[in-house]
Formats: sequence, structure tokens, C-alpha cells
Amino acid sequence: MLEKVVAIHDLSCVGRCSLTVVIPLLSALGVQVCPLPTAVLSSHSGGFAGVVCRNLTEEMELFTQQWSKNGLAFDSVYTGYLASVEQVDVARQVIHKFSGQGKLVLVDPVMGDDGKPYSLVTQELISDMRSLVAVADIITPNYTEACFLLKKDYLGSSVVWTDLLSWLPLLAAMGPEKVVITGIPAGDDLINLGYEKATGCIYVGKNKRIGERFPGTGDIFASVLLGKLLRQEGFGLALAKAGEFVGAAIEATLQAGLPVREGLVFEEMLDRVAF
Ligand code: PXL
Repeated sequence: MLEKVVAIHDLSCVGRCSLTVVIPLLSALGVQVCPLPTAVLSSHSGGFAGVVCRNLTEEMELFTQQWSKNGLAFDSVYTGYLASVEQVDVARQVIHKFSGQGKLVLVDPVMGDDGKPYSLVTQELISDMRSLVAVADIITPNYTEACFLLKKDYLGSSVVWTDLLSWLPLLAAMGPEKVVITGIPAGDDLINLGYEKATGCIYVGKNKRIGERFPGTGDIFASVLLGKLLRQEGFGLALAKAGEFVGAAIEATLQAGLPVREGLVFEEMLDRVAF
């Protein structure tokens, strides 16, 4: 059956992140995406000057009211970059109204990278994000965002990835059944850690750390992971395949030689994502 997902992310018009990667990737995985845009931006905020951002909080409320009036239902809610603290409440209401038993809620707590918040992300948003994590089935923070959620110090490349194994149940105790921490530095590699609360199983994925940190990588990872889970693939396999896809996209991007701020060149790989 074709699954239908509400995607609560921004539309950054340039730089391959959020909805410009969420929609093509989930579509290629046979999932229908219904976007609920949080903001429209001239580009993402990681590497372009003078970003113009139009916040769509009011529209989000009006759109979802119209969806309710039309009796719409969805199989999954997927949240990413939120443009204001008010949008945390809107996202929580969407989860409450449109997701029930057996419907997958993935919260990607998009807040920052390299130990720092993204330029438009406020401390208030960081603190409110914990209330959204509490109503998720699965969360996918990167290492920086895991530090923000747990109020831990960010150690950059000196982090010992095995020390983060104890963070997994701490994050799961905030609410979600499954937790993934992405992009943990480990020498020449980046580690993704997965955790399933019900079984206590831990999954470790490894990617070569090649090139710089590209914007949108987390959005690509989480979208592929969600698409695979909605296709009923197991958590461990879905994690491994999402990591592999990101690794292949990084290699393709390095070969294309585009500026880092343009994000990962994934367009010619869309036919591969479903396998
Ligand atoms: O992919 C993360 C992201 C999403 N949306 C906006 C961003 C970023 C990262 O920089 O700026 C607007």
C-alpha cells in the first residue's frame, strides 16, 4: 500500500536540504509526501549570505485545519527544521491529530552541527525541541543535536564514540522507542548509532569520513531511513542502507566538485535508493 507522510520541514530553495531532498527521496521509495512547509527560505542558512526567510506558522495552522475538515489521515508524521518555537506546538498538534496507533512519527530534531546551532535556531527552540522528541517513535539527532538534547558538552573530533552508547537509553527515556545518533567522529570514520528500547539492541554503522560536512546530509539520511521503515524493512537494515546511500552520495558529490554549500548531489542516484 502507498504510505502517506506529512513532512514538516522548510523549503530552502537553494542548497539541497529539507523538502528539496525529503520529497524526491521518499517519492523514489514509493511514499507519498504531503509537505507542511515551516518556512520558505531563499537558501539554507549554512554558507549563503543574506538569507531571506518567510516563516509560515500561520499557514501551517490553517492548512492543518483544512486537512481536519476534509477528514484527511496520514500513515506517518516526519518533522525536521522548524522556524520558530510556536511551530513546535503546531508539530505536536499535527502528531496528535493525524497519527494514531501504528503510525510512525519520526522527529529529526534539526538544530545545528559542528557543536553550534544553525544561524536561525534560538536557545528557546532548542529547549522546546525536547517536548517534540517526547512524542516521537524515532529520533535522528546528529552528534551536536544529541549534545543539545542531553545538555552534554560537544567534544568534536576528540569524542570517543563508545562513550555515546550510554546516551542512547538516555535519549530513549525522553520518549522515543528508537534512537539514532548520526555523524559521530571516529578517526577516519563517521559512526551512526541506532538503539531499540524494546529489545535493548544497539546497531553500529560506519561511513568513511570523506570531504567536509555537507548540508542536508542528515535530511537525506533520515528520509531514506523513514522510507525504508515504511516499506517494512527492519530497523538495522534500514539504518545500514540509509548510511550506505549517504556515503555513495558524498562520493558522487566529491567527484562532481561542486561547492560544499550546494549539498549532496543525489539526483542521479534516485533509482538506487529503493534497493
Ligand atoms: O538540513 C538542515 C537545514 C534545514 N533547513 C535550513 C537550514 C539547515 C542547515 O543549515 O539552514 C533552513
